[in-house]
This record gives sequence, C-alpha cells and structure tokens, in this order.
Amino acid sequence: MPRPALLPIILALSAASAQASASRSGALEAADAWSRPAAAGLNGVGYMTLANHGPRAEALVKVESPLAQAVEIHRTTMSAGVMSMAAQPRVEIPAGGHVAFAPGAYHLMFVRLKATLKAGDKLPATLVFADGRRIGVAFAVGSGAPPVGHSDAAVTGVAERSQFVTKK
Ligand SMILES: [Cu+2]
Repeated sequence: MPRPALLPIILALSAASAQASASRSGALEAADAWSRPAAAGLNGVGYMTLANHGPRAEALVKVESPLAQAVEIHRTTMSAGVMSMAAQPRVEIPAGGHVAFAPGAYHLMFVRLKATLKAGDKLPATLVFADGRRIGVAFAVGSGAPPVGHSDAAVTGVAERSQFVTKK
C-alpha cells in the first residue's frame, strides 16, 4: 500500500534498532544484526555486535550465507586521510569484550547477492568461530542507501542514517 516515503523509513530504522534480537552459543553472542537494501548480483553488507561473555578470547574466522556467493570479513580504516577497506582473516573478540561491526569499521560483505534485499527482509548467515562453533544470525534489512561501490563512505552510522532520511 502506498504511504508517504519518510515515515516508513523512520519506522524501519527504529524497528531494526529496537529489535535487539540476539543469537548466542555459550559465551558468544551476536546482537543487533542489520543490513541494507541491495539488488541481486550486487554486494550486500552486514553489521552487528559480537560479544564474548566468556573468560577466553574467541575469534570469528568465517561467515557463510545461502544468499551470497561468498561472505568476506572487512575492516575499513582511515590512514592519512584516505579510507580503505581490507579483508580480515579473523576478528578477535577479547574475553569479556565485544567488537562492533558498523559503518566505517568492521563489516561483512556479502559478495554477489543471489536475491534482492528489501527493507524488512532477513539476510541469513552463519558465523563460524576458530573453535568450530557456529552461530546462525538473521540480518534485518533496514533502510539506507547501499554503499556506493561498497566504499563505505566516510560517515558514522548516525550521520549516514540521518543523511539518508533527510535526502529522500
Ligand atoms: Cu567492505
């Protein structure tokens, strides 16, 4: 049903952040997993918070998804004013700590999506840890422009979201 554009965008954003759905296995927990709309054949992104409530460091080493040709773990860094992105073989989650996967930082890149992702969809993935543990996570597709060329433009999550809301 047709509705004014702005309201659904705001609702989708608050729904995504209020969901706070968490998946966990023992001391490991993946929370607030979200993604962005993207067309089939393009790359999708995945953001979340990985928490380790245990006494030993853990490491994310691989991510799988039935909806992408491959999933890469990336990290965006800023060096001498230049933003770049590099694949990470593993991401340590310190004992009692957490790692944020967010715009401008660690993120997942879903290579060549096999289906178009629209706001409200769920993007399924399995996180694989160094000790062999696997956690299934559903990334809630919120609103927001897909990163152009997967460059993760130099903006924080907050700036990025408000920029989108005011732009459209
Ligand atoms: Cu990336």
